[in-house]
Amino acid sequence: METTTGALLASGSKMTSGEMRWNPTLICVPIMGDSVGEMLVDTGKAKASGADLVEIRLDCLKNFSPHEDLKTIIKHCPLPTLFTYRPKWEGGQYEGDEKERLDVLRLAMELGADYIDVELQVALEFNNSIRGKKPEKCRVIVSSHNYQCTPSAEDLGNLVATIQATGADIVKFATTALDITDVARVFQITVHSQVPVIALVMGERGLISRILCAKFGGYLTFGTLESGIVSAPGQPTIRDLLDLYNFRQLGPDTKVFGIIGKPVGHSKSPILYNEAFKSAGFDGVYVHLLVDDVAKFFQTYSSSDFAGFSCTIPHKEAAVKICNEVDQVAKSIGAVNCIMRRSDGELFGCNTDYVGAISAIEDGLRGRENGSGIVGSPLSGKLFVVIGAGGAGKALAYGAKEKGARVAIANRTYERAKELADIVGADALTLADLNNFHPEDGMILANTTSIGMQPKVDETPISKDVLKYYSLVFDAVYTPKVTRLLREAEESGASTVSGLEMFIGQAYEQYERFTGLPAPKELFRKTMANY
Ligand code: NAP
Ligand code: DHK
Repeated sequence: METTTGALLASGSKMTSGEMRWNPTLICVPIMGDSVGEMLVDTGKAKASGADLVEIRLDCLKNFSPHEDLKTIIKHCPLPTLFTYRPKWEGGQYEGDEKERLDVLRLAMELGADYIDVELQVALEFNNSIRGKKPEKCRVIVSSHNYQCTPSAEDLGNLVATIQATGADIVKFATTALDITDVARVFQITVHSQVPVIALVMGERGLISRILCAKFGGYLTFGTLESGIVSAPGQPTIRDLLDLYNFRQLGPDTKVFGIIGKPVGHSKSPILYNEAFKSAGFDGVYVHLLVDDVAKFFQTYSSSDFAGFSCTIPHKEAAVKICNEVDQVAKSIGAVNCIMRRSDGELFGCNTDYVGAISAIEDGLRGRENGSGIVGSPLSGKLFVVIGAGGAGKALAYGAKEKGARVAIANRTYERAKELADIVGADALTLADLNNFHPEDGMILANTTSIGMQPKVDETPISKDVLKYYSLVFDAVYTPKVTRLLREAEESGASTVSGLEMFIGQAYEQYERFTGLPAPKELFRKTMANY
């Protein structure tokens, strides 16, 4: 019979938020200070941050006095301790005598360590040496690290069996993701493991292994105190695990959503949707998905666990071909930015950029023209210049045309501008033409290239001198919120509409498709107000 928890957590149904935990996966903060004092300060920060335990990386200590330092750390550490003394031959910093290294780990165990991490290569020898002497509370993690790749499922299964055969209490392996699809094999191992397993995939393409281990039954994950200060590539901060991904509320029925793109780390979508999921008590998590090959991604993550996706550069056009069905507007635009997996497993694609952007621009124009009793769209009859001919460019060109504007499209690759112009019935320009293109005043400009997007914030797609011919300038780029283009447009007297308005607007329909719940528009605005 389903437990109360199970009933509450039936996928997509309400669940209580707050401090309740919906998974047993522990969060471990790696402690890498070069002195015991610094380490103890960081263990205090880890405790305050909500960590379940800390990993003391003894190989980071300078001037390490084992007996004295281990006693001090164990005595004063406010959290359960995992001691690791990683040798250089396994990716750590220790270069000394092996027997001395293992003696230190045995001493840590005798002095009260909760966990010891020892490498597979020496695990049998180590476990034989402590047989009958290991304190009840201490558990031995036997670990293996692959900094080159992620082996096949069969090889990973054999690795787990090999580690288990050494007498490990907990099996740990960390591999390297060359592609996000590598992580799927690791999830399979985790879900089917009969023993406690820590299975993590290093690198940006392995990020979901560190978050979704809570869904698939991993024993622990690592969360750092500061972004980028990591003990292995790709570790998120404990703050992000707890506050961005709602880690404690993830469970086996949690539906997975995410932003597919390359790059994708800049996307604010995880902030927006995870905050809204938490507020609504919706059992879902939204993650960054750094995807190289969209077809391969969907062939690999084909289960209903992976329920819905936003899609950004450079995959919007490819996404049209991946979907089993595409709605008419997205088909006309030739770009999909929202993909839903239906109950029959089929993928449905649509385009929400179109409505998000056009309605934001119309609102901006009405504001400028003080409504002035306009009947229909304020875009009607205006000359609407689109820079870019990618997914967003197609949405804007299509949308402006739909609203009765005259459209001109400028693009770095002129052929793409011409192709899109022919489809929607517009003029095509090269980027260079833009700086001499001002057939009339009161034009509308929409940048849909990634020019000016972080980190290249000093770039702009058009000369400031020409902006005086535009009454309104829109920039799809929303990181930063005010791009150089928007700043110079305002200085030139134009009204401006930021990509953040589009971002919030395009998210409404996506959220409703993801959850079946009305979009929390005020919450979306409040959430993004801080970014
Ligand atoms: P996309 O399909 O890859 O299209 C990228 C467009 O930018 C293409 O026209 C490309 O020109 C042009 N481009 C890229 N780099 C350029 C450069 N260095 N110089 C000149 N042109 C360049 O991407 P997308 O999905 O349309 O997204 C484009 C931008 O809009 C991204 O920054 C994205 O974050 C933003 N966006 C924001 C929202 C929002 O909600 N605010 C929604 C959608 C998109 P070529 O054809 O010559 O390659
Ligand atoms: C940006 C876009 O291109 C939208 O079309 C996606 C994504 C969201 C982002 O999260 O940055 O829907």
